[in-house]
Amino acid sequence: MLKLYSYFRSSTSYRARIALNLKGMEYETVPVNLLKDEQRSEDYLKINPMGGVPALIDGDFVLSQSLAIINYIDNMKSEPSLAPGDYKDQAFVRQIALSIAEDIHPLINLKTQKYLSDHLGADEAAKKEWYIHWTTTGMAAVEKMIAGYGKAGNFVLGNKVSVADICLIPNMYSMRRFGVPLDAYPLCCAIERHCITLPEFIKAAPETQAEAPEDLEQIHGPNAPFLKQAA
Ligand SMILES: N[C@@H](CCC(=O)N[C@@H](CS)C(=O)NCC(=O)O)C(=O)O
Repeated sequence: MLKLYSYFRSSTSYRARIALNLKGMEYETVPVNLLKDEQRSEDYLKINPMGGVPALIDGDFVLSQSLAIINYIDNMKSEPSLAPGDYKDQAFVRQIALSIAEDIHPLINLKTQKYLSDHLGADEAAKKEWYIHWTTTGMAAVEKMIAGYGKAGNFVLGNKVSVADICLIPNMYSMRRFGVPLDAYPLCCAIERHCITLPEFIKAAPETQAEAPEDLEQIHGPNAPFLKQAA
């Protein structure tokens, strides 16, 4: 069986879990506690020398980088394609995924935030400002791209789920967690509202992971309280 090294609240792990669920694959989750620095333990660095989650183990094949994992899973089983549509649609959903995974996420990653405080003297307020700046400017661009492509519906690509949604939903979770207002991103919010009602996304949500604390704030969990507030 596939084995996924994952942290319940990590957005990159959340991506891999959604992809595995969409493909209906069975997998065992191995928790890696980022707050205890387990991602930098000697044993884990043998699995992923970059010291990040997720990592996927398929027999003797070891793979890290969430987008490579999603691509691997996509190639293991054809339906549903995680980059559907014609060649322009396929390029477009990858553009959205990469904007989130390569342009936004590295700037707000735990190790980046830790470096800001441990080596550059940033306090909590400065780190929050940093987080808000990079997420809001990045998401403004993502919203504009999605609007510009003109196919948004239940998903970034109309009625077809894709790698774009797989990256978008965990990013929205992270922004809600940090209390960033999301009114400026109406298309992204509509896609989020739909996605988090789907079993594949619910099963991947941080709150539904076995190792999540019971008192974890509910954002994308089974009852999705923010949906009720917005209703
Ligand atoms: N580009 C990598 C990033 C992996 C990564 O750094 N994940 C975060 C969790 S969201 C992590 O493990 N951070 C640990 C740290 O920063 O120390 C991917 O997409 O998989």
